Amino acid sequence: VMLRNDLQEAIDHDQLVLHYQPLLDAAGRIDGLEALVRWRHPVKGFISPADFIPLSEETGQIIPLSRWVMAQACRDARTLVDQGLLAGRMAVNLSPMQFHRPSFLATLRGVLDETGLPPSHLELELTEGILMRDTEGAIDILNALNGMGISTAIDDFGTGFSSLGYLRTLPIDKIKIDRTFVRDVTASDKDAAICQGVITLARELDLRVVAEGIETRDQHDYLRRHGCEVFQGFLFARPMPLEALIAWLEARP
Ligand code: G
Ligand code: G
Ligand code: MN
Ligand code: NA
Repeated sequence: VMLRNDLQEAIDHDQLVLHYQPLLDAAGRIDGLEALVRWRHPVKGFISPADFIPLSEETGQIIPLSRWVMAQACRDARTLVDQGLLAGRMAVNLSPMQFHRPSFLATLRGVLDETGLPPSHLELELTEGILMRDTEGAIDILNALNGMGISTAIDDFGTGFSSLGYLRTLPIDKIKIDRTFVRDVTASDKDAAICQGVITLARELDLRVVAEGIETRDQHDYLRRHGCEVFQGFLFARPMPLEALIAWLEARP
C-alpha cells in the first residue's frame, strides 16, 4: 500500500524520469536510442523499473505510467529529430497489460499526434511473454503497427522459453539478444553458440539483430565478427538523461 501510494505520487508529481541509451551500428554510427524509465524517489533515490514495473502491473498503475513514458519518449525524440541528432528510432519498452489493452493503438496514435513524432522514428520493444499471452491478438496489433510505420523488436530474446515458431508468423523487425548470453560470449562455448545461432536465425528470417549489454571490446569484436549488426551497452554509453544525451550526441564527430 505504501509503495502503491508512493507510485501514484511519482506519476502525479514528476518523479519519473527517462534515461536514454544509444544503440550503435557496426561502423559506430548511432542506430537508435532506448528509453528506460527511472523513479527519482525523494527519500530512496533512484529506483529501477525492475522494482516498480511489476508492482504497477498488479495495481493497474502501469497504464498511466506507460502513457507518460510513451509521451515523454516521443516528445524527447521529436526534439532530437528536430535538432538533427536522431535519424533512427526511439525504442520504448512495452508492458503486457499496456500492449493487450483494447485502447492501446488509439492511445499510441494520440501520443504521436500530440507530440508530432513521425512513426518512422518510433520502435516498440516487446518480450516473448507479451506475444505468447494472446498470439492471435498480438498479430493483429503488430500488423496495425506495421501499417502505421512503427517497427517492433523482441527484447530479452532467448529468455522466454517460447517456441521459435512464432518468428514465422509474427511480423516483427528486430531481435535483441539478451545480455545474459552476451556476458560470457568470449568465455563460454555454449553462450557463443547461442549468440551465433540467434544471429544466423535473424539473418535467415530477414530480421535485424542487436546485442545488448556490451561491456567489453572483446564482446563487441566477437559479435561484430560473427555478423551482429547493432550494439548496445555500457562500453559505448550508459543510459543518460536527455541533457547529457544531447551533449554526448553533439560531441560525436
Ligand atoms: O534500465 P533497467 O536495466 O533498470 O531496466 C530494468 C527493466 O525494466 C528492463 O527489463 C527494462 O526493459 C524495463 N523497463 C525499463 N523502462 C521501461 C518502461 O518504460 N516500460 C516497461 N514496461 N519496462 C521498462
Ligand atoms: O530488458 P531490457 O533489455 O529493456 O533492459 C535494459 C536494461 O539493461 C537497462 O535498464 C540498462 O540499464 C541495462 N543495460 C544496458 N546496457 C548494459 C550493460 O552494458 N550492462 C548491464 N549490466 N546492463 C546494461
Ligand atoms: Mn529493452
Ligand atoms: Na533485454
